[in-house]
Amino acid sequence: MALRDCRLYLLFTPQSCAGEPWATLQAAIDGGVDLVQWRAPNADLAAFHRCRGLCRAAGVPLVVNDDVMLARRGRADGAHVGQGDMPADAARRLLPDAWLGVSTHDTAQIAAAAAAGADYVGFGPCHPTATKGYTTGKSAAEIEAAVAAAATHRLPLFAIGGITPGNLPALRLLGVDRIAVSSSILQADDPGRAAAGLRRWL
Ligand code: TZP
Ligand code: MG
Repeated sequence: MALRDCRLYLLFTPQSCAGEPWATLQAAIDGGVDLVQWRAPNADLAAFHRCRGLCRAAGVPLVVNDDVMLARRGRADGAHVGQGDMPADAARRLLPDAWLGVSTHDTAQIAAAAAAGADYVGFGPCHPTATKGYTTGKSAAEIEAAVAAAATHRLPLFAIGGITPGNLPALRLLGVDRIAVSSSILQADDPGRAAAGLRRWL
């Protein structure tokens, strides 16, 4: 799967799942998740390998959050760094051939991510979310500006933060065509249905 074709990005934290984590991940992929982020700071290597195996069997790429060395040693498809993590240009040098994603919160950070050689950006939080403790989201103008900045740099942008099937249509109208989600899939009663419910808008 090419990165440009990925639309529904799941941030997978086993401890955040309402149900059994591996069944949740499989159901999410079956429902239409086409990119997975391993986001499990205290998990053991065996759990990472299980995640990688499940994703590979499904043909879905896997990106490691924060831990650039795990991404490299574990032969993941890429790594994702936030503004407080390893600087994007350093991560780029460590991962010359893998995808590099960068979390961004404004258009200046999108430009900087592009200059550092990022392959995609996350942008948000578009809506408040308990997952990361954000109490405010972004305005429509901020989201439109971010979409335009990412397009200028030819960077795929994944909107993130509190995204649900209820607020996704409004984001689509602002130009968002890719999203990254955690709770609206991992905490759903039926994660496969939740993924499919998001996917139908993308
Ligand atoms: N970065 C900005 S918001 C967020 C991250 C990692 C959390 C996204 O999770 P959810 O549950 O989809 O709001
Ligand atoms: Mg981080």
